[in-house]
Order: sequence, then structure tokens, then C-alpha cells
Amino acid sequence: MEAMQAKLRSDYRAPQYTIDQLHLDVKLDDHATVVTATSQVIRNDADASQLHLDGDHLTLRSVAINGNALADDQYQQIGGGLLLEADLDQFELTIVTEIDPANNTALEGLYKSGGAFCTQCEAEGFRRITYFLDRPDVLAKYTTRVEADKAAYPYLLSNGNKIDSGDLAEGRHFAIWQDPFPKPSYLFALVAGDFDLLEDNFITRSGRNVALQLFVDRGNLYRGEHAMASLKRAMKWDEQRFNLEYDLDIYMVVAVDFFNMGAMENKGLNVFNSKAVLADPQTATDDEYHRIESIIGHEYFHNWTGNRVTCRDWFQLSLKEGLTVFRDQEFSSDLGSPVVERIDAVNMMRSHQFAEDAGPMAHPIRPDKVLEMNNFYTVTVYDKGAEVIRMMHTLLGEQKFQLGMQLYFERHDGQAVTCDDFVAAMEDASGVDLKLFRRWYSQSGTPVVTASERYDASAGQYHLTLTQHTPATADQADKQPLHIPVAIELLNANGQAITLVSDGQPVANVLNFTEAEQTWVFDNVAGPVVASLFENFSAPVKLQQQISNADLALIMANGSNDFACWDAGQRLLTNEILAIVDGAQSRGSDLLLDAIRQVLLDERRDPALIALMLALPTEATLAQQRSDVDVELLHQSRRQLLAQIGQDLDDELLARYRDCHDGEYQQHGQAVGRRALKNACLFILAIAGKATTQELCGRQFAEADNMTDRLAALNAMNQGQLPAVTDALASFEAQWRDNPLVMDKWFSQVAMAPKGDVLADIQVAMQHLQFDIANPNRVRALIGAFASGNRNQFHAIDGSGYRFLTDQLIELNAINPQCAARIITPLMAWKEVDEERQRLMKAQLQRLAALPNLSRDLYEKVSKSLA
Ligand code: 7MF
Ligand code: ZN
Repeated sequence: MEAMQAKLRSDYRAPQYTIDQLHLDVKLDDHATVVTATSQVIRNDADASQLHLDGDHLTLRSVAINGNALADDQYQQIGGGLLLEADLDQFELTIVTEIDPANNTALEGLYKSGGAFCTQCEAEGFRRITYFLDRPDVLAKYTTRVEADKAAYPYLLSNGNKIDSGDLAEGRHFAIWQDPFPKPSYLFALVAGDFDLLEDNFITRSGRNVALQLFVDRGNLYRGEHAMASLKRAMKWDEQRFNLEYDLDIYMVVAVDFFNMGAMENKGLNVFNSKAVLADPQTATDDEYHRIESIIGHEYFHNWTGNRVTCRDWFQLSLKEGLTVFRDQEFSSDLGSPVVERIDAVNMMRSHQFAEDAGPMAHPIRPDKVLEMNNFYTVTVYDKGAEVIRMMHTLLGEQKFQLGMQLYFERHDGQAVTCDDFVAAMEDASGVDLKLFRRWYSQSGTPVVTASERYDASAGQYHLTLTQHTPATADQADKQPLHIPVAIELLNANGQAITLVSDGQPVANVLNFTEAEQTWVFDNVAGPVVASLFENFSAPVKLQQQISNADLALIMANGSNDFACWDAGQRLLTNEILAIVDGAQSRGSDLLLDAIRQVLLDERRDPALIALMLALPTEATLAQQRSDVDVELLHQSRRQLLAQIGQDLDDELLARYRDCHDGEYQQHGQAVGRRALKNACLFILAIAGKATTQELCGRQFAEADNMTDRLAALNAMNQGQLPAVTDALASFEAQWRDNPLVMDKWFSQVAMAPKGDVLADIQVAMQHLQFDIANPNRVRALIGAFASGNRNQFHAIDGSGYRFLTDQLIELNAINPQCAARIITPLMAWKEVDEERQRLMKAQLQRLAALPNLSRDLYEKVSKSLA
């Protein structure tokens, strides 16, 4: 079947024809939108005589070259696309197609979201709007004329500047938009609807005035203030840190309710999932405030890293995504707490990316083989991609890295380029050799670095030997050594870092680890030291190091580097949980409890960091440490340790809780950190299940003046399964049943209840008026939260969790394949569990494989899982 053919990176060929100008005329109608596309086509390859255009779900009305309609034998419709006789060097191509936006439940191309028309074209959605060269290395200047009913769709938007608008007969109107920058089709956007408009402006560094417009559902203006303020911070930060200024006179952001992802960076007209824009203290948590700032930043930063310089082909996706995630991480870090940002990113890598590397979808950050491109918007391409950029930043330093960025834009502004072009710019601008480093782009898998240490007291020398080994992955058997930057500190008995000296010279604290095995010798070491390796997670690797729990506890409580303290704590907690799993320990050690007590009592430490230090490694992260781990035993052991911490340290936790329980709600860094610590304490106390906690949770739930505190109390009751949770859930539902975004939190609470009959509650929740399987936010909040956030129940030994997820996937497969493919991930991870569960999981994957209408999205994942 042609549609199921994978594409190879090595098969890239420059396009035989290109299109440098496109005029689109879109007459909007629910079921019969008519699109007239007039392209200026140029032949690049003199030998070519046939033009193949991509197309998908289109009804062709007519096709003409230079104004002459083509006869039936001058074109062919094949595999959704269009093949034309085109033995001309240059011509005008006019194609009229008809589409059905109201029945487009896949939410790709042009579709209806609530009452509005909107588009999503990345990666290959433009071909659902018209026949086109729908590939990122074809850059055209767009002019778009939009026409619709005026009363229902007062705003008609597209990329660039509005150059004309007016009224038409029969209550219709039109607007014409012109985008001066050539762009690939995936950056095209069109929106038509009735909105409230929040307006502001930004004066660029060079003094230009940029109009900022945020379009939201009517009645939600005040919920857009935070996104608007975030946008202005992002614009300023990009000028200051990256020397990059916005390039159009208008920047529009539209919030829509039906959206497959978080947001999209369309030139001058970002489209956002409403949950990534709307926030007020009553409905959004601190995490959501933070996430909105970071997504607004991410999409804005794409204007240079993605739009001005784009990808040559989709295998190069990390060129724009890894780099833009790195930039949004730096933005959050510069405006907030660097260590908190780093911990968030590392948690993401360890719990999701390492798991992806270990599973059937393993791929390098620049994949070699792709069946459905939508399946490669992954934590590997995004987050590991950002880690790879970060390693270059570590190796070059900020100054040379910025020289590299400058050279990258000098060379490639207005072009569609490759990851290799980016590395070459970094290399040429800095003089740092990145030849070996490039392997990070082609090799998948998580390297395991093993450290062995020796202290030579008589010579005052410390010897460090590192070996690296990357285990085979599903996609690649053979692995080679990588260029790994190892940030190191040597800590003395007091936990203080000593100066690094080698051969009598002070040396930098980043080691270049490039071979399978390497040894470093440090001089002037007066006594035994503990090596703190991969500080700030200087490389995305797993570390194996013999280090005693006593040393970990010492670093956790007294280390001078915040990240190292957190990391030591995570390692210590992991050791203790696994010791309980293995039956080597029946409870957490005094050493651990003392270290946590010290952290809890530390008045100088940032409360936000303490909150993170009190969070145990997730079951997903722990499961990777053991093969065939017993799901239930792991869950119970982790929970038991948490409950013990709550019981043994109840006074300290309660004191911290009270201390951080502020009066009036404020939305700024310090207040957010204090709420995080307060709620971390409450959570642990709730797991310990003391009667007094019940009251504490109940009071916080009832009296909270903000969603962070209210939801934290509800979540604590729910995870602790305190009796009051039933009433609290009912009262939450009664209060918020008309607000779908808030109801998503309720759906997730229902889905994540740690109890045996959770599926019955989920089935009831699916009947709720706000539940809609066609809305990806609802699906993720309920079904996704169950499969990925309630590991123990998803893996129930009767197979009910697997069956339930599969039932939903079968339905979603026909509605929205992309959404289905996003939530199948937990079902693919059968390697992590015991044989009986493996059998049950594979049986459900077989059920999916047997579907006659299995989508390409699911086919790729299911077939890889069963291979
Ligand atoms: C922050 O990358 C980090 C990642 C594609 C859609 C947004 O700008 C994007 C789009 C997916 C997955 C994650 C993100 C995005 C998409 C995203 C958003 C904010 N180009 Br799919
Ligand atoms: Zn992005």
C-alpha cells in the first residue's frame, strides 16, 4: 500500500519544481469551502516534465495552466495527490478545490473549532487545503483572500499584513492578507471567527511599533492578560539575549478550543490551544501560568529559529524544535529560577525521553526513517534535541555560542537548511571541533557512563576513569562512543568543591569525554573526595557510580550546588525505594529521614527547590532501573516510603506547611515557590493519612482563593484516598461544570485516583456533558491521564486498563488519528513489565493491528511495538 510507505532521510532530493508566489482565495463554508490557489511555478530541473503535487482529502474542481483548463488526460489523481504534464520552465497554475471543514475531526488542514474556522498545517496539513508542493524547502510569498459570512465571522485573519477588506453581498465580507516573507506551507494560517480582542503594542529595540493582538472566546479577555504580558517579556528577552528583533508590524495570537497540540508558530499568526493561553487565579494553577509563559515564548522564538531559517526536510525537525526548546528553557531560566527550570527539564528527560529510547519508537534526534511525520514530534526530537544544543552551549560557552548563532543567521536567513548546517555554523564561528559531536544527531539511545574512582593519598592525586556504552536500541544495533561533556566537581568531606588541578595547571570543570574509556588525574587533592559528576545534567546520559548512601545524604543536605543536592537526593531516594522493592530494607533509613529533615528545616534554601527535593522519582523513572519490575510492588514500595516520611516528619512538614501558608494570593516567583512547598508538605501528610491532615485538606480546599491551592488540596485528598475526596470532587464539579478547561482538572483527578474501581468512575465521567471524545484536551485529561498518570491501575493484572485504552483508541482512530497516536505510548511499553502483563498488552496491540481502517499514525506505532 503506497500510503504506508516509509520515507528515508537518505532519499532526500531537491524539488524539481518550486513555487515562489501563491495567491489563495478561500470562500468559507461549513461543508463546501472553495479554495482557489494560483501558484507561480518555476522548473528547477530541466529534465523534469511532470509536476507532482501533494494532496489529501481534497475534491478537485478544476486545474489550469496559464489560464487554460487542463483536459482529463493532462493530469492524474494518484494517492490523494495530483500529477500534471508540465513541460514548461515557468507557468501559472490555478487549482480549484473543495473541502469540508465541519467534518474534519482530524484537526489537520482547515477545520471548525467550536464556532470558528482555523488551520493547522504542520507538518503536512497544507495538502488538505489545496494541491501543493507541501514540503518545507519550497518557500513562497503568500497573498490570502478570505471570504465568509460577516455576522458569524467578524474577524478574518491570515499571515502578514492586512492590505484590504470590505463588505460583499448577502451579508458576506472579505479580507486580503499579504505576508512579505517567503515561507514554507506548514507556516500558513487562516482563522475566521467571532472573538474578543486584547490589544497591546511593543516597541522594538530599533524603535519600530509592533501591534500585538490576542483573540480569545468572548467573555475571556481578562484571562488573556498573562499571555500578553508573557509575549512582551519574550520579545524583549530575545532582543537582549539573542540580539533578535521581530520583523513584522503585527503579531497575532488566537486561542482555540479544538487543537491537537499546545500551539503553532504560523508566521505572524500563532494559533494556540486555549489551555496554553487562558489563565486567571481562579481557574489556572501556578504550573499553568508558568507553562503559558514558556509556550508563548517558544512560539515567539520560532519566528527566527524555524520561520526565518526553516528545515530543509522533516527529518531535520530538531533543527528548529531542539533549538527553540533550548531557547524557551533559557528564557524561563533567565526570568525565573535556573535550578528549578533545569530540574523540570531533567525530570522530563529521565521519565519520558529515556523511556522512549528504551522502547519500540527509539530514534535519533534526527530520525532516519519516518512513516507518519506526526509521530516524530517526540520528546527525543524536542527535549533531547534541546539537550544536544545545550551541550554545544556548554562546550563553546555563551559568547562563542552567540557568535555561532550570528553566523547561522548570516549564512541561512531565508533558507531551508539542515542540522548539519547549524553545527557547521557553531563550529566555524567558535573554532571548536564538533566533528565527533555530530554523532549525537545520528545515534539513538541513552549512553550509560560508568565511573570508577581511586584516591592516591601518598601522591595527593585523585584518578577518575569513565567508560561509556550505549545499549542497542530498537532502531539501531551498533553504537559508537560520543563526545560527552562531563561537568565535574570534587567535593571534600564537608561537601565543599575543591579547585581542579591537572599537571600543575588549574583546569576547567568540563571534561571532554570522547572515547570508550578515559582516565583523568587531578593533583593537589588533600584528602578523600566525592566526585559530583554531570552537574546540571551536562549530558543526557545515565550515570553508574559507586557512591554510598552516606555520601549522597551529605551532598543532598550540604552540597553547594543546588542541582547536585537535588540529584543526590533523587539517587538516594531511588536506592531506598529499590531496596524496599528488593526486600533488602523494610523501610526508609534514618540516614534518608535525617537528610530530608535537614532539607525541610533549611531556612536559606529556596522553598521551590525544597518542594522539588521532596518529590520522589516517578514510577515511570523508577521502572527503568529494573527489568521486569513488579508494577504493584514498585507502586506500593514508593508509596510506603512517602507515607513513612509523612509519619516520621509530620511535625516538620506541618510547621513548614503553616509557615508557607500565606494570606493573600500573589502571582510572582517567591509566592509561587512558597505555595509549591506548602502543597508538597500537604501531599506527603495526606499520603501518610493522619486524621488531622483530613481537616487540613478540607479547610484548604474550601477556603482557597486560587486554583493552585484548591487543586493541590483536592489532589492530596485523592492520592491519599481520604474519605472527604468524594464530596470535594462533587463540589468541584458543581462549581466548574460550565468551564471545560477547569473540568479537565476534574477529569484528570477522576482518572488518577489510586483505587481498584477507577475505571467505573472514568466510564461515568465519559458521560459528563463536558466530555467530548472529539476534543483532544478532554481525551488527554481523562483517558491520557489514566494511561500515563495512573500506572498502577493502568497495569491492573486483569488487563482491564489495557482493554479500556484500546477501546478508546479504536474509536479515536476513526476520529483523530494524531490524538490516538499520542496516547497509545503507555501501551507500547510492554518491555517494562512482567510476562503476564506483556501477554495482555500485546493482545490489545494485536486487536489494534487487526483494524481494517487502522490509521497510518497508529499503524506505525502498533507495528513497531509488535515487531
Ligand atoms: C513548548 O513546536 C515546547 C513544545 C509543533 C507542535 C509546538 O511550536 C511547536 C509546533 C508539538 C509538541 C510540542 C510543542 C509543539 C508542538 C511545544 C510547544 C511549546 N511547531 Br506536536
Ligand atoms: Zn516548536
